[in-house]
Amino acid sequence: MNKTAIITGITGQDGSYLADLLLEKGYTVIGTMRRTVSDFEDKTKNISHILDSSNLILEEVDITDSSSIYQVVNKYQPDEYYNLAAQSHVGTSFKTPVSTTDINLMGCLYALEAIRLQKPDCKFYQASTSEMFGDNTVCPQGLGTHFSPVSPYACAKLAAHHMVGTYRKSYNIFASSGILFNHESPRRGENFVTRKITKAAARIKLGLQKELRLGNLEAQRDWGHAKDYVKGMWLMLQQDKADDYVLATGKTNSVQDFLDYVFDFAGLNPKDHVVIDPKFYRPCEVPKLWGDPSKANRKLGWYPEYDFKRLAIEMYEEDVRQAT
Ligand code: NAP
Ligand code: G4F
Repeated sequence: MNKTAIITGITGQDGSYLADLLLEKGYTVIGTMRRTVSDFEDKTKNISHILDSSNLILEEVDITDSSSIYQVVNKYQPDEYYNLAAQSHVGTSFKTPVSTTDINLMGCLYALEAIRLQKPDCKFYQASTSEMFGDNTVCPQGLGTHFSPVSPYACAKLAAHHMVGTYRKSYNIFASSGILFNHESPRRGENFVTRKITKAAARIKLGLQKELRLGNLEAQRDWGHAKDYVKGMWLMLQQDKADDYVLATGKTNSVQDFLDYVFDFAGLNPKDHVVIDPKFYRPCEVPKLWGDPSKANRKLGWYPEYDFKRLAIEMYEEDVRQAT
């Protein structure tokens, strides 16, 4: 029998790739998005290729509005619920700490309550994050590593992460948390550093831009491809028991490494174009993220197909195509 899954944040990077995967698997996908002033075409650009699918239903939900979550759970009685919607930009969370916490913590809690009260056998996935390790530079970071969040974003995500564990233990709800390290793609938002770099390199190469303004180039991240990571999310909900997992490539690179690799591939010299702008520094930085995905390898059979270089090239080439 076909399964029904709710994906919150379907218009974002991960939501769109997960929708592709679940539709391929024959699911009915209930994709939720919130109304904003940006027009529908712009808002749905990541899912424009599946909008005609008869198995995709879009619903208007703001995850800070508990009533809108209860209505959609009650209406569709889903088998699976993927909570991907979030204010996902760490830098922005310092400017909007209250709304970030409202979305990233309460959105998770409302969903858990909706499931507990209306569909207790629904399997729940929470988008947790390596940002929860914060300034703990013990490496590689895995399930036993101490959390040390250093942004409103990470604090809210950590509280949500603990809420998931609490609902699992208290009510026996199938609620799993994926602690995902950074994952990128051509669908990545343009204000995240990888996409900012690949888009700028493409535009500089085509003579459409001269300068790229960046912040801290020393930070290190474990970067993978979102397409690989959504497979891991799905696998987590196909297990017999709910649990927490880390998804990562197990390798780390600095922002400077990413910049150098993309510019070199494009035949450009970063020194001719990059300006360091303090505007992009954060009040507190996460210096080094490097994940240990061994439990996901062992228990889920999950291994990423993309490495850092293949990811960077795919993003750059797509940005060249879009700018041409
Ligand atoms: P993304 O591209 O920023 O997508 C987030 C989505 O959430 C957008 O569609 C956004 O829609 C929606 N949203 C925001 N606030 C909402 C609200 N109040 N109600 C309903 N929808 C709302 O993020 P992503 O990279 O796909 O990440 C997916 C999830 O994984 C997020 O929870 C993120 O925090 C987490 N995560 C991401 C990474 C990563 O490296 N990508 C790593 C670890 C964890 P609007 O257009 O309306 O804002
Ligand atoms: O691309 P970023 O904004 O990603 P960040 O902060 O690591 O967060 C992303 O990954 C998390 C998982 O670890 C997710 F939970 C979160 O939702 C998001 O997807 O920044 C990466 C690094 C940072 O150290 C930042 O300070 O790049 C540095 N950076 C340097 N210049 C910049 C810039 N970041 C941005 N966004 N813009 C810059 O100009």
